[in-house]
Amino acid sequence: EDSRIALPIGTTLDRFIKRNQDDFQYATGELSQLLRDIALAGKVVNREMNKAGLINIAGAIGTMNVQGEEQQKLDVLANIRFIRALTKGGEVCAIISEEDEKVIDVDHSKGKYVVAIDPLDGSSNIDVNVSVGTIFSVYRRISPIGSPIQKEDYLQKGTEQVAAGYLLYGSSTMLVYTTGAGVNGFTYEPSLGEYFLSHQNMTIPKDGKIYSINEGSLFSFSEPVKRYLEYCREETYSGRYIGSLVADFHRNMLKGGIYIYPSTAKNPNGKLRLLYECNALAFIVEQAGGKATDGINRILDVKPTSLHQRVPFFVGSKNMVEKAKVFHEMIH
Ligand code: AHM
Ligand code: MG
Repeated sequence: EDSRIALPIGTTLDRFIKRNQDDFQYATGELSQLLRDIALAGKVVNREMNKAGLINIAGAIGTMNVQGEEQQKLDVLANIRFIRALTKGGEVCAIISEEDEKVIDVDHSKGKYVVAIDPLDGSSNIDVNVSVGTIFSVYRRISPIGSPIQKEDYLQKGTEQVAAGYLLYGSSTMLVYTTGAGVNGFTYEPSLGEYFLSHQNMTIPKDGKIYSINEGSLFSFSEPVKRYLEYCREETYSGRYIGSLVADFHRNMLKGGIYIYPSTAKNPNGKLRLLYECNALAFIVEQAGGKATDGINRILDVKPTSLHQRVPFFVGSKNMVEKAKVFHEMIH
């Protein structure tokens, strides 16, 4: 019996996770709990986010914390929230975070999972009231439980992900995730404190008319990228670039499009990080019928060599990412 069909309207995230437990490769309930932990931390971050604009006048409206401490920056705060949720939850043995240089070894953890997370991506957008996001990947630990964390645990290829997702703090807050059995999106209802299934079995259009790239660096792009962008303009595609990866990615998922962060003079391997930015979105986009490459090679096949390594990123509608690849193969 396929429990994924005929879900009643008003399916909460919790109910959905429970019903789809069989999707999870190791249906022991731990991965389900891990996703719930992330969803809960997302609620907390969402709450802080909604108050962000008030921080400078927090004293005036009496929300300054009791010690009168200065409010922490939101990206630091988000990092604390997610790491706390993940370490307290007990399912995780190691965390890789954009905010921490080294891998966090959750000491004495019997956790079976490794999480890579960008707690608050695009955080420079907060000051101007633009959407930001959280991106996460989940891997199974390889070393035996009880032993110290090994490189092989946290430097796994994207193909080894057992789950991945993102939270988008936009005009509504959403959680979108996959466990390798399709992609589903949930919208947060703040007055009820619940996420509801709003985007069942998400698929990305095979083709699109949106290209998203920071063209300010055009002069330092490679020839194939320049030529592909010329092609986009010839086709009169729309240029749309928020500068907030999750928001740009999410729009393209729904409408069809390609997001590109290529090599530039400043960032020879692109700007985005393989482990906690690109792999998660690559897994999601493939599950939705799209593609993700470094221009030529599949992102999920890239063997990581270091925690914060960067990779050029081409992600979105299948035909568009394939077209960009054609330009790379034509011109060397
Ligand atoms: P961050 O992890 O420091 O927030 O940077 C990642 C962000 C992405 O959200 C966004 O797509 C990209 O950086 C924008 O970079 P640029 O300003 O170079 O176009
Ligand atoms: Mg980031």
